[in-house]
Amino acid sequence: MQHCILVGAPVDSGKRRPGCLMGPDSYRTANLTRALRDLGHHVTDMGNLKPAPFPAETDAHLYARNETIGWTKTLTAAAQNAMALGVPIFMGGDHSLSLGTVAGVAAHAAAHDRPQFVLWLDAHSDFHTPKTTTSGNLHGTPLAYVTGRDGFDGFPRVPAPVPEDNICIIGLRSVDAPERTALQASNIHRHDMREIDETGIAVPLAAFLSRVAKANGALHVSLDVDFLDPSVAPAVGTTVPGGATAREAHLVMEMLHDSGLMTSLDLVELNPFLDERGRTAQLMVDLAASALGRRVFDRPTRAYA
Ligand code: B3U
Ligand code: MN
Ligand code: MN
Repeated sequence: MQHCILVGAPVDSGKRRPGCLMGPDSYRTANLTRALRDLGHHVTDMGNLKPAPFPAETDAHLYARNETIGWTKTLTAAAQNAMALGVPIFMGGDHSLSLGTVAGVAAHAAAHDRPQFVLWLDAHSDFHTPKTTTSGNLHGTPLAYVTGRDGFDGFPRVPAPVPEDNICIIGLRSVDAPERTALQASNIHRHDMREIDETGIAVPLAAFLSRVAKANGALHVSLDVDFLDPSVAPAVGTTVPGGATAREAHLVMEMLHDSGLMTSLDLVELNPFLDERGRTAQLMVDLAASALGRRVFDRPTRAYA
């Protein structure tokens, strides 16, 4: 039994097309709380947060940047507080919310002398800085921020940057040129869809989980809707064909549960305005349930260390 802390983060400032602000209520409507309670967990819904006050700007780009800074401040603090209570599940909101959630959980881990690890399930690498992005969309920047890259003028200093070697991205199929250059120069572990096709998704995931277990690490999982194939998850602004199947995604979540290693989870980029009869929200809720122990039959718990 775990204490799941649902944190509503209706962040919509990380890209132009609006709608992710409805994400938290969509997860509530798809009954995330009941799915987790049915598994025997204690669930507390903290409601929806707000960004810390930020200066208004008439220029839309500067406004969105300032709002994202406000969200980063709020969510860094909220993530640290929620980690002290149980397993936070951040209901987004676009992926710019992870500037704050990952910074916060990593600060909590550092305070408890544990290394922070991050599993990034995404079609994109989100490794731009505000200086390299051509779209200007800050949802493409969280991994650069939390690893402590330069270029985030005006953003709070990251209290405990996550070492590149502790990050694993799975699902890649859309990486911009400056991101590719920076990724190749980094120690981030990265697995594109071709590799998943060749080896199956369990192979790179099991290797990563072994490293987390050996280091006694805390593990944050950031699940972007566009990790999934658009045929099963249409409710996202940046669909990229060739994504994970529903079964591949469930296997990832089931392995995470069996490992006992996941300490926090982001559900990001759901845009309910683009959904079809709630099926993407429902799939994301079902995936969260798999990560928290829903299964058809019991399996012996797999030790990764
Ligand atoms: N790399 C592109 C596209 C993108 C990143 N993250 C999402 N889309 N969701 C960019 O705009 O940075
Ligand atoms: Mn993303
Ligand atoms: Mn993405």
